[in-house]
Amino acid sequence: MKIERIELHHISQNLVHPFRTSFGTQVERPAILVAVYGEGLVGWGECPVSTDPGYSSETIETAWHILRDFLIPALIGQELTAPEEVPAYFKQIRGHSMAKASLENAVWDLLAKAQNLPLQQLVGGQGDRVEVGVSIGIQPTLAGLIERIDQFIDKGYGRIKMKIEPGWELEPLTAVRERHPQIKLMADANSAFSLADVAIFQAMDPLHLLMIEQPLHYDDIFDHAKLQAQVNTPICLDESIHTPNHARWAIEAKACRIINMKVSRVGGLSSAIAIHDMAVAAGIQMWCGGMLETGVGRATNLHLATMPNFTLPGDISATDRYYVEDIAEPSFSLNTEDSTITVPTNGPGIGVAVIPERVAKYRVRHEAFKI
Ligand code: OSB
Ligand code: MG
Repeated sequence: MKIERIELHHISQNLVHPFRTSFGTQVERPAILVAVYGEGLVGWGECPVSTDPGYSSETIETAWHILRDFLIPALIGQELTAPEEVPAYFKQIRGHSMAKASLENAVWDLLAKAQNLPLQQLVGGQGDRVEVGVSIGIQPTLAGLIERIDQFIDKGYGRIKMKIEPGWELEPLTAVRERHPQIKLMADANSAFSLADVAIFQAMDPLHLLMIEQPLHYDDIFDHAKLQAQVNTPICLDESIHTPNHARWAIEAKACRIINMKVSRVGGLSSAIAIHDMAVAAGIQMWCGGMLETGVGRATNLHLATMPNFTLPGDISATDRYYVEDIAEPSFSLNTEDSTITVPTNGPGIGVAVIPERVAKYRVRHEAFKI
């Protein structure tokens, strides 16, 4: 399959509810949608970057620059037989995982469509339901937090992730645990603490959290190993894992017992599969993280999360938890009886259709590239 044409669409939508984490509040959610064309077919990938470098060092502007000036020139016009060939074309470009992932994942969708197979089959996944939870931002008040969590539990979500930061940790976690003794509960610090806070994490042990996600510095592995040795609750790494090498270092150092897999953070599906297989061999559990994606990224995540080692509920919530209107159809809803989302495996590729009028409605910028 020859890559004949590539298009970038920078879109921006308001979130249904502001999302506050230890690194900032997101009200508006941008994304770059990547469309890759060949043999009359189109594959889609999503780059879920923010306007600011709060979660990752990449932003909408850096991703657009790297895609336009380096990644697209390296890939356009190439003849591909398998999506795993894509990373080799990006070898001379260091970093910029999210920009790389969006283009590579679009090629996976395109080549799955060319074979008329759901993406799931190309990545080695099975089954058509993925267990999911909801990630809840830091709230202005404890009463507001309790109310919001109760609403999501009433809607059928069986796993709650709470964002924490210094000053918003033990008290809200304890209150939620007392109110919901059985719920699968976890905390995500987005790197807001240091090793000096070890006592705070030791005090979480009696709360029986599923895990504590990324408590320490965003590029640390060393201190997380020291922390994991001093707490019973499993540590999960998110921000610290960008490549299969990072995963290997974290596993060997015993820095975590769980990995949050975000395909965009690790540079694409090839790297995600490599990390998945490494985690299987090491007995490390994983689950699918989220970046408030549109239907394109959400569909990619759902297919990936059907791989065997995704044993914990993912941050893949229903569309209405994020957006009033998605740019792809069908949108996703929660199966309330088992806190799952159904994977769109009926059609080829990612299994959702991008609606051009909606992309146009939310579009900020557009550029097309030809051979
Ligand atoms: O740390 O997992 C995170 C959203 C944006 C950036 C980072 C994170 C998150 C989430 C939300 O926790 C996950 C989702 O529902 O998409
Ligand atoms: Mg996280």
